[in-house]
Amino acid sequence: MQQYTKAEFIKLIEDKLRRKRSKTMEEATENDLYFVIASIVQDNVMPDWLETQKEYTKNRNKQVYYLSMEFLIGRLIESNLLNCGLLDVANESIQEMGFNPDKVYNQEHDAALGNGGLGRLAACFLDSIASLGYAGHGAGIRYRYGLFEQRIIHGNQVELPDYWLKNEYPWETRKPDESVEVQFGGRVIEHTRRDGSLEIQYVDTDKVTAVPYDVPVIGYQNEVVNTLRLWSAEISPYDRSIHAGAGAQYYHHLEHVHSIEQISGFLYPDDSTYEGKELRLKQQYFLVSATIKNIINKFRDDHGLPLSKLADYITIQINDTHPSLGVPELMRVLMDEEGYPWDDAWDVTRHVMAYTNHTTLSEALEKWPEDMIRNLLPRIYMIIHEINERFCIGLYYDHEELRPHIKDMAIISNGQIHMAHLAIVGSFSVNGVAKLHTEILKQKEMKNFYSLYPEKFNNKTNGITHRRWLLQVNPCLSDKITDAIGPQWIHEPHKLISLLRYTNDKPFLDDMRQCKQHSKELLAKYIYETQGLKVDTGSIFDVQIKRLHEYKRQLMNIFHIIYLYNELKDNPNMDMTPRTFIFAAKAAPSYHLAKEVIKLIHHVASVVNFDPDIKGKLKVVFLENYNVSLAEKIIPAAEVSEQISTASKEASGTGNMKMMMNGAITCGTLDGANIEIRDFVGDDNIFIFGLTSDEVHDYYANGGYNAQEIYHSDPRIKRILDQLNGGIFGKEEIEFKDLFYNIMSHNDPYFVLKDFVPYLETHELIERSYRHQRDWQRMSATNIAHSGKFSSDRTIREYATGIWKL
Ligand code: DL6
Repeated sequence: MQQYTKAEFIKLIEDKLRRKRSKTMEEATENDLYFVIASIVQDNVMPDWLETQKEYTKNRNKQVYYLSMEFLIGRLIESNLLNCGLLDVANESIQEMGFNPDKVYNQEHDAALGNGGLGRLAACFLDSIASLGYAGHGAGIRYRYGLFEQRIIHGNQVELPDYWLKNEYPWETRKPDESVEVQFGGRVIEHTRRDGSLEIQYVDTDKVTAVPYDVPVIGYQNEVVNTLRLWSAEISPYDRSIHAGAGAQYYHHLEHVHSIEQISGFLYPDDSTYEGKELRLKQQYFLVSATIKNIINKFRDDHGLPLSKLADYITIQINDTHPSLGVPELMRVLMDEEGYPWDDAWDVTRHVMAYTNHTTLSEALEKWPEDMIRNLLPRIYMIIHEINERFCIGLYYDHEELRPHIKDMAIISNGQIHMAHLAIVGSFSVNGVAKLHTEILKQKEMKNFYSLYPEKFNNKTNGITHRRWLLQVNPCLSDKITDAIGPQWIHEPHKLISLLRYTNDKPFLDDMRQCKQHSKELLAKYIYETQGLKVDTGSIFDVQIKRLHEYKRQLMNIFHIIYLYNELKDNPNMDMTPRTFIFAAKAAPSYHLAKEVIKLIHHVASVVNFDPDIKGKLKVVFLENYNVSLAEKIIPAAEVSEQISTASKEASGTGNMKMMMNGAITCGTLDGANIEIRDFVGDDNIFIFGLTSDEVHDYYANGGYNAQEIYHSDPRIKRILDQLNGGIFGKEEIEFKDLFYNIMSHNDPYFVLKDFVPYLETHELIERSYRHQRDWQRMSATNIAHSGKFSSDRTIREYATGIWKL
């Protein structure tokens, strides 16, 4: 990729400004600069982008398609500059021109095409695939509205539409000539040909044109540029001409256009429950049908081989069950469009598709009403039905031991289509995202499937791209690491382990401390600028940033803050290191209890932050509109990383990895990847508490535990709950009865009270440990040293060798 001096880069900016914006340097705004710099990068990557695709075709590389309803890519400007090797020169040029680089980069609207962990993981994976030089691409939907923008009004979450495309998005290229057609509805007509084979015709279908928009995925300084292809739904030219008309017909036509464009209208802001089900189903089918057509067209052009060879050249990794209609869709194309008999089509399909499971929460395990699929996708329904028949018959005759379980394993049962079952049966690989999660899949949630197909199940513990989450977001720490151990860690993040030699090195620990202090000051400034709240940068920055969900237990965190508040009220002179508790989280718009927790956090903040008795020892901050860019500001400043989900519920977590990589110490339960973090850093460098996954399962199996008993026996807990229910934090019009009754009457389904005392004792330990700053920094350095194992480069290598066979 071409490199430039500062003078050359400024000249390029000047030229572009003139050509693209008709402006001189003097007239340029931050937005102009952002736009022209992005377009310089885009020009710069174009030759490598074309060359990479040519190379893949020429070398007949096996290619992987990562199919996902979500790609939480955030802003691309800085990471693209970084990966092109242009970040430094861009920063210097921007400064020379009298602008602040951060403000220029902030002009890019965060692309929030995802809800949380699953979508952000997909973005990290794309970065690693390209940076490691693998032939792999993303396929998703170009939602016109991303995840909602969160505003907080009087402590309540309010959702606003996120129209991220209101300005031109400089990273995308529309490719109308690669559009494909997707069909919905209609009827299926079967003809038997003379030779006895079946001919399938679809009639009266609604046709939608899927238009691809390509975004480059730039590898880290390796000249590899892969593609993230985002599909947009548009009316087909055919429909446009036959349905256009005058009067009422014109209005019907507009309605029709609208209903089609809705398919890529907005991302469902929910990763645990599903609303607007039919539209969501349309989106899923739209994604898989467009992508599979595209893959097949390209396979033909590139290889000229029969589709029976598809699995030798292509793997489709489906990100959770959302794209699992890919299984029947590939069958449909192979049989109906290419004339393959069932067995051959099935053989190809089962060797192309691989499935990643990201959750065991029952409400997030997708099921579709049989009728809905039958009406919307009649041919797909027939194929799923046949897959199910053959699967169940096979179980009955070939696996006597599983006969009693057929009804639990069936793909169709009780009027529902079980997408996870379809994904498992139709894939050659099923992976979980952390060791514990995979064990839970094998031993509990998918036990019968595991006994049927042990060879399919495998674990791929998640990872994060260290390029964005350390190199880009924390340049101070990155430089100090490079000064200490050299720059090799950037290409080989496992080399961070050499930092273990520095855990007793005073100059290094001092440097690390200075960087943390600097990041805390930047964050404090942001908090002040956005909220007018001053926080003490000498206090412990304790951070919980993630989607708001009961199982993630932000409620337990806020209970602990109330507990500290009560202690300080009782004893204002209590010796305590000041604490700043920082939250950021979006709640699904229809998730009432989650929104109540947001309200409670705000209410507690409004009491605690301004109570003079507290003498500034406690501050509670809720940062609005959590997104990738906000995470980038918070994570370098975090000192304590709250990973406190009910054991067994968090499949992996990735925030835990990002914060550890930036030197925060985890306060966590034995859940998800926390367990692997603990295994690497050792018990002395992490704060673990609470029930284990087995204990949680045992309680569930025996009807839970008795929350009321804890309430009545522990005055500290009773006081907190009473404060919510009519007391200081829940008076008059502000009340939290639903949170109170969820614990008291629904028996605390996420074990908040059960884990509360161990949690607060752990926090006492954290507070004591923080007083010994040398030891704290040693712990911090140990965490950074081990964080290389959680780079998504490691994860992607495991996928590439273990599943994709690239
Ligand atoms: O694997 C990525 C991420 C995990 O780190 C989180 O632990 C898990 O909760 C999340 N899962 C989902 C589930 N969505 N659905 N379906 O977002 O995946």
